[in-house]
Formats: sequence, C-alpha cells, structure tokens
Amino acid sequence: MNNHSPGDSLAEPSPAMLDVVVIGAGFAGLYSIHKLTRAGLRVAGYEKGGDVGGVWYWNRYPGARCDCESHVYSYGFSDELQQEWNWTLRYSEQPEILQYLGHVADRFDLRRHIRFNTTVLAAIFLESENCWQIETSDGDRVFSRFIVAAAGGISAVQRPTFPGFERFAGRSYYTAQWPHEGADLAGKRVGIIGTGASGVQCVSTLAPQVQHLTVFQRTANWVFPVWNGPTDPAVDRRVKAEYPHLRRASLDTAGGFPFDLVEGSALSVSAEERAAIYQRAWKLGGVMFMSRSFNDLLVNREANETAAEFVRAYIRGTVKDPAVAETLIPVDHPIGTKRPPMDDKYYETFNRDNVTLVDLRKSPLIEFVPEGIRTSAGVHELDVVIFATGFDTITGALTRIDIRGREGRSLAAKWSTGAQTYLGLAMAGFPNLFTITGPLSPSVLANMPTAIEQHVDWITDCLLFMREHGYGVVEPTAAAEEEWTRHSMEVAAGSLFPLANSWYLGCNVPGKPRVFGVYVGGFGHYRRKCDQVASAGYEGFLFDGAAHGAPTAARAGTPSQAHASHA
Ligand code: NA7
Repeated sequence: MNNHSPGDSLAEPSPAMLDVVVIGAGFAGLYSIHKLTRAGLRVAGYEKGGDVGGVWYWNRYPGARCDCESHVYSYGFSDELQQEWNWTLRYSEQPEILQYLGHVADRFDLRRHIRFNTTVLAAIFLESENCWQIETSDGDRVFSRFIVAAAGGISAVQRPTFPGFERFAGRSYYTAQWPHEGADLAGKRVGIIGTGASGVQCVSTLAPQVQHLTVFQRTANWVFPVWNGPTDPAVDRRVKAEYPHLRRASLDTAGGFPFDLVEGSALSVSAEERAAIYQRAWKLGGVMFMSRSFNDLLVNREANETAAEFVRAYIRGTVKDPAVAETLIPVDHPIGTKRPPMDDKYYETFNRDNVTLVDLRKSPLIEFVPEGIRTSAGVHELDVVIFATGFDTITGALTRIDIRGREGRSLAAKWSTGAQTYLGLAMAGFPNLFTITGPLSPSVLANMPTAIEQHVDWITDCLLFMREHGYGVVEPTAAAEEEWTRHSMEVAAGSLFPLANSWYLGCNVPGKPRVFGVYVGGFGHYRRKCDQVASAGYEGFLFDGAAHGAPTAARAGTPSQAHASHA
C-alpha cells in the first residue's frame, strides 16, 4: 500500500492554485491524471482507497471478475502498454485488473500525484476567485481552477438496514468492501443477500468452499455465461496486431466495443433460424448474446420475449429441481433491461446439495436473529452473512460529496429530482467541474475504458482550448443542459429500459427519483455529438460568461489533438 502525497504544496494548507483536482484513482482518475499532467497542467488526485484501482481496489469478493473481455476492458491510449501487458484470462478477475492498474500507475509514474486514504468531503465554487475550494478528510483545504470528478458510477456502497441486524451473532461482509486479508468461510454456514452481478459471482465461487450457502433472492436476474478460460495465444496475437484498428472501431459502436449490434430483427426470421442464431450468440458469451443476435431486443417487447424464452429454456435445462428453476427465472423485467450478471456456473450451482435458494418474494425477510435470518417461513441458521446489495449508482458518488456551485447551490439538491447534465460532462451552475462517465453519458452501458478515454480526451482538449484563448471559466448553458437531459429521457423512453425497476433508474435506492440516469442512444452517436460540440467552438458552453466567439456568430473551434489521434 502506498500513501504518497501529491506534492509539497498540498502537504500543508496553501493558497497555491492547482489547475485540476481529480477525484478518484480508478480507471478514470488514473487516465485523467496521466493526460492532464502530460498536457502541462498542475494536477492533484485524491483517492479514498489506500492505492489505485477504484472499484477494483474495493470489490475483492470471491469471484469478482469483469463482464467485458480483457483486451476490451483495458486502456488504448498507449500502444506500448497494450502490447506489453498480457492478460491471462479471457475475462479478467479482480486481482489481475488491480495488478494492471498498479502497473499503469507505475509505468506512467502517476502515484506521485495522488494522495491516498483521503476522501474529498466538500467542494465549493468561489465565484469571486473563479476557482474551487476543496476540503478533504485529512483536513486539507486546497484551491483548484477545475475539478475532474472521476469518482465512479458504481462506487457508492448501498447499505440497506435490516431489523434486528445488531443482534446477529455471526460475522458480516459487504462484497463492495471485502477485507483485504480475505474472509475465512471454509466450513461455515454462509448466507448471501443480493443476486445482482456481485452476488451471482460470489455464489458460484463460494458454494464449493463453504459448508452451506443460503442465497436470499428478492428479484431473479437473467444471468449470461461468458465461457471464461485462459487467453488463447492466437487470439492474443491477433488482437495485439489489430489493436489500433479495434480501438478506433470501438469509438463508433453502440457499446464502445470493437463490434457493433448485428443487423436484423428477431421477428424477421423463422423460429428455427432464430434458435440457431441465439445458440451461436450464447456460445460467444456475455453481452454478445444480445448484441450479436438481433438489433431490436431492447426496443421491441415481442423480440425481447424470444430472447427471454431462449434463456428460460437454458435455465430449465440446467437446474434439476423444477421449482428452483422457476424461482430463478425472472418474471418482472424484459431481458437486458437490468444489467445482466455474467457467470458460467451460477445456474448449475443450485444443483449442489449444500446450496439453498430462498425466495424473499414468497417468504419475506422478517429480521435478523442471533443465530441467523428469520423469514416468514422460519429461521435460517448462519455463521456469516454477505451483503451483495448494490450501490447508489450513477449519481451517488457525487451527491455524497458536498459540492456547491454558484450561489452555494448544492449538486445533490440540483439532482434531487433526477440528474441533469450537458453530455454527462458538465452541469449548469457548476462551472469548471467535469464528470467522467457522468449521469446522462453512455457510462455503464458502454465499455468503461473506451468511454473514460473519450471523456478525458474531450475534457483535456477543452482545457487546452481555454488556455489557448485565455479563458478562466467554462460552464454549460441551462438551455443546453435542458435539451440534452430532455433528449436523453426521450431516447430512454423509446427503449424497453424503463420497464425494469433497475438501478439505471435509481429504483434500488429508497427515496431516489425514478429517472433514467444513462444515455441509451449509443456510444458512437454520443461520441460524434461531443466532437461536433467541440468543433463548433464548444457549442452550449459559456466561457467567462459568454459563448466562445460572442457576440459574433463565428465559432473558432480548434481541432482536437487528442481526438485526432483517435479519429
Ligand atoms: P445490484 O445489481 O444492484 O444487485 C443488488 C442486489 O441486492 C439485488 O439482487 C437486490 O435485489 C438485492 N438487494 C438490495 N437490497 C436488498 C434488500 N434490502 N433485501 C433483499 N435484497 C436486496 O448490485 P451488484 O453489486 O450486484 O451489481 C452492481 C453492478 O456492479 C453490476 O451491474 C455490474 O455492472 C457491476 P432487488 O433486485 O433490488 O430486488
């Protein structure tokens, strides 16, 4: 573990002005620090964890693994990096991703800019100075012209309360805050609450290790296999040879992957042909089951139902006890409208003698008791309970910081009726604050490293543009923000996503408004829109209180260095 100071000027309260404070040192924060420091800016990073890694630093639970293929879920900004790094698995597990991020931090000498074990508690925009005052958990107060919030969309841990929990005599763990020294679960009776992506991976990994595993399911999810295994050396050689092309291609696709949705409706082919196509796509694994089969599964209910039926048959064919199989089949949301967990052994795990599935819809959880969990059907005796209960996603990491923009208005208050942003990058009333993969950007619906690099490159270009023109303040107009928010809602409403009570809609957090938080119009479309905005002189943004080039209509957009290398 490291505890490096970002620089002497930060070690003590100092009026010295930073150019950028970066919040977070995961995938987004690390690349932000790399890019911004290379652009000659004075940057300090703050990270709550003891080292780099972000979600991969915290989520060390058994079975934690990425849902995207390793060569895709990695940085593309350095060809040397992508050529020299060798992934051992097709879908990487948490320790290897953390090792990779540590390697990136070392290779590009990023740790010296980061203060670890330090939480940003508050950020206040000082209108008279046109800068941010940032307060941290170690008592620092620093001043920075800009903030880049790289705090993550799935990082603010959700801790539901359960009656009687304080009486439970056993141990408990959160998947998202798993102890670094691990947890000794061998020979224990373990209960797990939550069957999202984290719970599902944990279940299939833990089942062979514990005496008994009781899975408390409130809502069944559609789980896709990824067919994980060692990296195929031939594939690795091909990918490395084609990396520049693959990265470029990813910038134009709906998901930020090097492949796009296939053409064709699920309803345009015969039942036999459809079954064969699903079978092929299922064998490809993971997200490819939907993206490589048909193009209307997330917009047409009837088409979606054909995919659901394929997976129902798979579940029924895999799980031996028909009653357990039926309990595992989702009934409340179209397939793909909640983030599908990915796991190769989840369904067959329920064929084990030491695994019990508890349907909390049929027998609700009443309370914790000293010896375990009491549902309406009786007590389940447990030595350990694992909470895989999710996150306050998309907005939570930022609304938990006391961020105040113009006139002291808080970001949490602004978003209390739903997130409003311009391009998921910036907010009216919050000058010089940028978000990486923020609300109403493609964020969690795109391959994160692709989306992160695109955001960071765009923001860096914007800051260089400001430097070139001598601007000190940038802020989106209320009208641009309103229009982007309206457009995002409209696109979401045209999809099947609103039919699920998902965390995309904030439904998992009590009191959070039911508003879609992600741009579903596709990453490629979004990326082109961002580029258009930039080349039109940052249309929709005000610099130092006026549109760039105002009062004349001429826009003097500068071509982007960073984008030029990706274009
Ligand atoms: P998720 O996907 O939000 O899953 C959380 C799970 O916890 C889900 O099954 C919830 O059931 C369950 N949950 C939450 N609160 C409760 C209570 N009070 N009682 C019973 N069950 C509860 O989080 P994950 O960490 O698995 O995954 C998040 C993302 O991280 C994932 O999609 C990947 O992108 C990586 P519910 O569905 O609300 O009924």
